[in-house]
This record gives sequence, C-alpha cells and structure tokens, in this order.
Amino acid sequence: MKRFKIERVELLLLKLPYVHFFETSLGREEEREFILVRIHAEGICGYGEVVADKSPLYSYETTSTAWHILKHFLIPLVFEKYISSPLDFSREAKIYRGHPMAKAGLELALWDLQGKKEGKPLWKLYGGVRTEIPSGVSVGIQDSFPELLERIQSFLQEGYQRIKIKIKPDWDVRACEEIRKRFPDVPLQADANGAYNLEDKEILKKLDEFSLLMLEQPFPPYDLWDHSRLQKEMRTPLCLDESILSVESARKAYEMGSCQIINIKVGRVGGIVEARKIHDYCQERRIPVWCGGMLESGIGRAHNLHLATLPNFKFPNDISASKRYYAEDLIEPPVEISSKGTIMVPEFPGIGVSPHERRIKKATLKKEVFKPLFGILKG
Ligand code: OSB
Ligand code: MG
Repeated sequence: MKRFKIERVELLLLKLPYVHFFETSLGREEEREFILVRIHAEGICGYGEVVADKSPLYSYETTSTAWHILKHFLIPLVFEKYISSPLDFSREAKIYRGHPMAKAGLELALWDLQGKKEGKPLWKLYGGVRTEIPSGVSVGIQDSFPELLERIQSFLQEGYQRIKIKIKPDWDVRACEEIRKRFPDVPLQADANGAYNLEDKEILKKLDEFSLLMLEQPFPPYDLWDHSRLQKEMRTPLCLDESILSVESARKAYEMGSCQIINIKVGRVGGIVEARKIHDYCQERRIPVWCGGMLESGIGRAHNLHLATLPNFKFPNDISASKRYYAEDLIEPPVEISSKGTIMVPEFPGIGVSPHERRIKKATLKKEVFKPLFGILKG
C-alpha cells in the first residue's frame, strides 16, 4: 500500500441543532456538539467525525477530552511515526488507553483519505456485500404517549423498516402497550441506555409480551454479569451497545450469555479495524450485529453506511435520513430513505458524499490546524 504524506490535520468543533429534541434515559438534548477531523494529503482531504458529546452521559468521553487527546497525543503520533494508513494508526494508537471516540474520528478520516486515493468507496475496501442498507429509526422519549404514537406513525409513513423506542422507568411497559394497540405488527425494539438494574427484573420481564426484536442495554455498561442473569429469564433477545468496547468484551459477553445480538458503533469501539474484528468474531459464532448511531451528521452517517454493508449486519440499522436529524445536514445531497425503507450506499470514492463546506463553516465554533514540524520532507 502506497504511503502518502500528511500535510495538515484540522480539528473543527461544531454545533448543530436537532429538528426535534432527542430524549433518552440519560436526558434531553436539543442540539449536538461534535468534532470533525480533516486530514489533508497530496491534494486530497479525508473526513472523520468524533461522536463524543458535550457531556459525558453516554460515555466518559466529551468533545473537550477528545480534542485534548487528539491534539496532544493522536495527531502528534501520526506526524512522529509518518502514519498514513488507518491500519497502522489503529495499531500504534493502542499505546494510549481508552478514548475510543477520539481514535475512531481520526481513523475514519484516514480511511476516507485512503478510499479517495485508491478511487474506491469505503465499502469496497471493507469487503461489504450490499449496495443499500435497511434503515430503522430511533424515537426518543416524548412528552406524552399520543405524541409518541404520532411520531411513530409519521416515521412508518416515510418507510422506516423498524422502530426503536427509548425506555426508562415509567416510560416502558405502558409505552409498548400503547404502540402494540395501534401498530400490532410493526418491527419494534426498545433501548434503555442502562437505566435499570437487576431489582427491576420483573418490570423488564413484562416486555416479553410485546414481541420485541430485542431489548438494548437494560443495565449499565460494566454489568455483563447481570445481563447474563436477565437473559436467562427473558425470551426477548438482549442486545448490548454500551457494554461492547472491543472484540474482547464481545467474547466475554458471548461466553457469559449476556446477549444474543450486538450493536456496533465505530466510535464506541475505537475505529473500523476494531469494529470489523467484532463483526468477524460474531459472524463465526452466528451472533447477528447491526449498526448503531450517535445522531451523527451526514459525514459520520456516511461512514456508518459503508460499515453496515458487511455481511453479518442482519437487522435494520440506526441510520436514518438526514432530515430526521438536521434541517441543514453537512453533506450534499442529503441522505434519503427509499419507499421500501433502505438507504443507498454511496458509490463515489472514500465516504462517497460531498461535505457542504458553507454549512460546516456556519456550524463551526472553533478550529485548530496542526502541521508536522519536520515531517513533510521525510516519509
Ligand atoms: O443508545 O443507540 C443509542 C443516540 C445517541 C446516543 C446513544 C444512542 C442513540 C440513538 C440514536 O439511539 C441512533 C441514531 O443515530 O439514529
Ligand atoms: Mg443504544
């Protein structure tokens, strides 16, 4: 693989308002703050998105910690070691503990650069097997059940193949009952973002009545053991999101029987290299996976589309149309959903979508440019 010289890395801190607030058991958000990574080399620019949020709710990482780790550790590593390939980066970045979202953002930008360099869309580099991916939608907690049903109705009209609702204590069994009364057959799943513990077992077991495709992350991230105890008592397959940080934790979850399905998010696991290891491990053991989302801009979402083309992605993904998230998404043209509930995978090189530079600029709160001290001449 040909090496190329990285001339400049840029970090941009952006803020984009959601079209509708997004509420989970962790809280309600009206806008998203996130980091874009741009890497320039030989006239080409690779884009990555860091999915860390402003506050450490979903994970301990924040936009500030990710900025710090990128600026002081990961970007210097790329320059000092003359790294240009995502595989080299993934290996070298392991010397630093944790901070998977910061690592993933930079790795994704290197993948985009490599795809553009080779003239191939990322899904071909990854070994993907499909050109359109099944799309689901994640529906936040609303102010009332009628509003929840109304939102679900309109998403179903748009063609989404399945509905995921967010649940928390007091917005769980009743929400499922209301949905099943109005939409008896819709493919439905629930995501608790770790809001329960084993003492809530009897409530969670009631969810078995609603033929859910899966129940996502009922217990906190560290708790593989209690998930395995719950799974033994529930018919509904458990799916883990926050608990799965690497192929190692996927193996432990599998061996303990903590889940039957895994949600893969490239940010949570530290990059495409680790995401593919989890994918392959699960494929060999017949554990289906699907692609989760972090309310990414079109840039992060395009990356997710390429990942979701791998063969063991077996459920509709949390990858929805641009307009479900943002009035002014950061790519052209926006991501759209077909009437049968699928999204086309971009065919152009790299992420295969064009960043909308004017909107990026408008949403930027802060920008910093990094250049190698001596590096450009060598390598
Ligand atoms: O748990 O899957 C989650 C969004 C932010 C943080 C965590 C989660 C989510 C979602 C949204 O469910 C998925 C999407 O991007 O559409
Ligand atoms: Mg989740």
